[in-house]
Amino acid sequence: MDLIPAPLHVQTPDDAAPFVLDAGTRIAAAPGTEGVARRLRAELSAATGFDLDPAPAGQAGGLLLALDETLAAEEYRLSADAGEVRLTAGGPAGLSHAAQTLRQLLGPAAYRTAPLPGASWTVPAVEIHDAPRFGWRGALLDVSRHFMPKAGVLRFIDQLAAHKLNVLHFHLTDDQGWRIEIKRYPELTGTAAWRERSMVGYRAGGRRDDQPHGGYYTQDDLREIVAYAAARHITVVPEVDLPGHNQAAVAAYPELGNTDVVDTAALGTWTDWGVSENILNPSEATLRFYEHVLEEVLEIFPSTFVHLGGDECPKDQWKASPAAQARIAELGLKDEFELQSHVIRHFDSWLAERGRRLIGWDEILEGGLAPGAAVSSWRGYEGGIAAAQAGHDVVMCPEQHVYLDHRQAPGDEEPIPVGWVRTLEDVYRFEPVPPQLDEAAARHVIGTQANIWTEFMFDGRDVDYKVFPRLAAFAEVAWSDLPRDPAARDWAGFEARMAGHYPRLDALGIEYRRPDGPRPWQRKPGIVGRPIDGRPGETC
Ligand code: TNX
Repeated sequence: MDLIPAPLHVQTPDDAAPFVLDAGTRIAAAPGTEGVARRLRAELSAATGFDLDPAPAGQAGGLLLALDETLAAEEYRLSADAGEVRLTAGGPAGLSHAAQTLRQLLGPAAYRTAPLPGASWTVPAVEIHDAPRFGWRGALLDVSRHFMPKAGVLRFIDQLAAHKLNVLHFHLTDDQGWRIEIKRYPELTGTAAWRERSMVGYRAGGRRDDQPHGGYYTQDDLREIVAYAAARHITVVPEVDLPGHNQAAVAAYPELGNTDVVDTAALGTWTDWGVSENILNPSEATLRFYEHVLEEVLEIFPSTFVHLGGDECPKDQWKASPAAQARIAELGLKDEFELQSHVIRHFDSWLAERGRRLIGWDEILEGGLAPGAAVSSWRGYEGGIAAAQAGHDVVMCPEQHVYLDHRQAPGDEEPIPVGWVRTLEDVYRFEPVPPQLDEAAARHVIGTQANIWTEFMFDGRDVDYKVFPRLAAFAEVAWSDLPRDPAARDWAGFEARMAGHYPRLDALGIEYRRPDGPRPWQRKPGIVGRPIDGRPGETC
């Protein structure tokens, strides 16, 4: 059956006849399951061409959807025999996962949006009991470095749902572009949503284009994205990065920058990759500006967690700025790290007062971790370990393991080879919970996330190539009950199931990396990357 991610338990009775789905099949949706039934009907009727109408009350057989309060919200059972396919779950999210499993059982063509001639549809007789290992199974999508138009984001959400992932960490702002409409500050999309040109490949290559790049989502676009994701039981966690990674915003509103040390009025949205020195100034006015921004963010995004970045904030301008130094003195702080911490803590309480929780990159640990904050551990496991031991929730996403911008094979053929070699097998052997954590601390690892930074992906086709097939392996790490010891994982078994999964990705129209390497048009000959040699974890 080649299910990915692998379910907890699967039983296949010997010689039992399969369920046949045909033009007469009806869907019976018990109370509470209507939303999932509507979506299942939409997807399967598009793929099969059958109406799959609601079953008249009391009619037996067909597809049955029901809730079972003895199961957890994301836990489900799927049982199929010749007479019926029954999906039950603790809540709609679990039922939605069951529906995805059903799609996999129906075969790759179930992922198409119109029927192929002569298709037939069967579900093998089976009993499945399934539940996820982690509650946060995420993917970060960076739409700042290269904008992804709305249609691509909706498609990406479908891809997450097909792999039972449930968090889209939406990286909306950075030095190179601001992508979220803020009504109060129109220059954020007027000026900061585009740049004049871009670096092509890594800095050392010295290559640039002359192509303006930009785009942004209106608030209605974002509401649509949030609702589309919610219908698939995916939470969109917005990221508005501060106080670093802010050159685009500073270019749009020069008063946000450190005006006593740089002529911020002369800045544009950044056209380089890397970490800009142009960070926010730490004044009260800047805090107010970002409160106003966040007020609009909270209206659009209902998620409990709001990501405020906090990463890679070079302190040079604060060191040189008399205004920042005066602020440090006024607040009785020790240094620039405490100043950054002050900014983060400010927004931590601000969010908490509004019933939300701050999550930030592990740098927010520097200078004191804000109480109640959660951490995305990206510079290895260390930040996550420290945070979990101190009782903070952690999402493990170490760059050495699950940065999907990093190359997936050695050799010159990989397009814009960046970072460590992280093959499909490496991702499959990634373990989110480090063995150093005792049981209590390990419980603070609420999940894991693969991060898709797009400096070196120009468009959705490049994203497809870098993300797949590795996201399938990542989904199994995040969902399935794999051996905690990476060496004990059944890689050969996973690879064999992938043979059944590639046709699904094909049917979805995903331009993944094939096991034998990039196709000619997937290569980027001559564009310089930054391969890191050696094993992950070694300093580079
Ligand atoms: C580090 S992860 C970053 C990103 C880059 C990425 C490239 C993190 C918090 N910061 O800004 O895009 O590396 O791999």
